[in-house]
Amino acid sequence: MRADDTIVAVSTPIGEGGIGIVRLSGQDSLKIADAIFLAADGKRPSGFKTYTVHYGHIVEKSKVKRQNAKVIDEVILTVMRSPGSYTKEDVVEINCHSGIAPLKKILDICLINGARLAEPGEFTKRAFLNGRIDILQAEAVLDIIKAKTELSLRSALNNLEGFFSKKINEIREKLIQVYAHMEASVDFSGEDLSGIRSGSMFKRLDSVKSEIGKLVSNSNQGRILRQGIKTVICGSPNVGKSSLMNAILKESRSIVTHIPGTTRDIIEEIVNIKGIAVTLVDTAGITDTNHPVEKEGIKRSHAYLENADLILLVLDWSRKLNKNDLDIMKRIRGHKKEIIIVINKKDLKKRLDIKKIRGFFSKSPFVHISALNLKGIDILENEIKGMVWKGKAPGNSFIGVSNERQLGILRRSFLDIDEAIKAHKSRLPLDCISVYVRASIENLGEITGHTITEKALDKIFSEFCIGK
Ligand SMILES: Nc1nc2c(ncn2[C@@H]2O[C@H](COP(=O)(O)OP(=O)(O)O)[C@@H](O)[C@H]2O)c(=O)[nH]1
Ligand SMILES: [Mg+2]
Repeated sequence: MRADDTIVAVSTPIGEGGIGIVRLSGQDSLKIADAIFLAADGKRPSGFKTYTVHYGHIVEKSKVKRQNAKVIDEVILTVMRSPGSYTKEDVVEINCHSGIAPLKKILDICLINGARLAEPGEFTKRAFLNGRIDILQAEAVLDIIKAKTELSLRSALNNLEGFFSKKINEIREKLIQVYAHMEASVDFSGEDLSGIRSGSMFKRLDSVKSEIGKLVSNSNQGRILRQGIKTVICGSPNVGKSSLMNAILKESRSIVTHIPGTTRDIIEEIVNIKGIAVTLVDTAGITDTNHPVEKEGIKRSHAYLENADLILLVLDWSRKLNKNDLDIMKRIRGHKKEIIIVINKKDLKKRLDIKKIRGFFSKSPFVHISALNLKGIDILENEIKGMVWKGKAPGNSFIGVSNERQLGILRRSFLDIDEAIKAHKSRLPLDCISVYVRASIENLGEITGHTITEKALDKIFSEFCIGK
């Protein structure tokens, strides 16, 4: 699968900016640089030492006299020679002025001179194919790019450092030893191992099973770190949903008004709540109405409720429950989600029947706030945090599953080992048991990329952006 062509891409976001980077990787990178770069000191890139930076110009035509060359842009060129580069190949990075025109022009010139446009994630894919990183680390690169909080960045960096890979490899190594033992016993003695040796072998399998089980049960933390959680704010019109959203955002993105039903659209924001990336959704209120725009909003707010991890039900302290509130309460209870009851407008006089609400949501926490005066918001945020981690908040050293692919493989490995142990208990012959151990080894190899299909690879890297 080793690539022998040279790829190129714009590695920075397209648009106007301070600096844009065009990146080349492959055996012809320096040759292409020679053709398009005129260094201020007149030297050629193919003679540059690795990890050196050079000032000069990208020019339209090569080998013409300096004064005749058509300058495309004034740039800084960096050379990183194989194997000491991101991809382990010869890499050239051109820092140019970031605008659509210079970036596109420089990209074109690289293409004309023999490079091929890189596919999404192809630089990282090459780093994997050339053995610099494994698949878990490649996925960690993506997690770093997408990290929205410091904690999620920390855990992705742990994976990039290879701590998770090390753990998986250790587990896999243990299984390989058990497997080798099993095979040897089958091959040489023609019969099963003596009770003692076979006992210790299955002890090992038990311990591996519990290690994998732990990774599976902590996978929710990894998922939350990576993807954050979806939180829907709902309640009758005028209870203060938008005010709450604003209080949390501490900025005025959603409209705050006292005319019921003005939040016609769904407003979505990602906020960092105590280290968790929370997608906050302010719904149009689940209320019966004939207004067509409002109706559409309501339909959509139900869809959001379906997908929510957490619901914040806002109620108004200063008025009695009405039919609308009751309808919403009944509906939400049916969604079987995590719910926090937010009693808003605590600065006003009480008219709300708390007892009745408790009857509906006996297991949910109640938080009293005044969105208008920013009172109780911190308590609410702590409540959200507690609910998300359920007392198992990951620390800075969190190592573990960060996506569904990894989780799926771990689950399968867990089941294989479980089958092996069961087969042992029902006294099946060793060669029947070892089949499961082998399957588990192969499965685990897929996590790090020891054994992985081209199709699986393509799927992983298709999530990346071009230029990474
Ligand atoms: N006194 C008081 N008024 C509030 C509070 N929160 C919101 N309001 C007011 O209630 C009205 C409706 O608020 P809004 O956030 O638009 O409610 P929504 O329809 O649920 O989004 C506005 O006039 C707000 O200023 C609060 O904590 N105390
Ligand atoms: Mg509103």
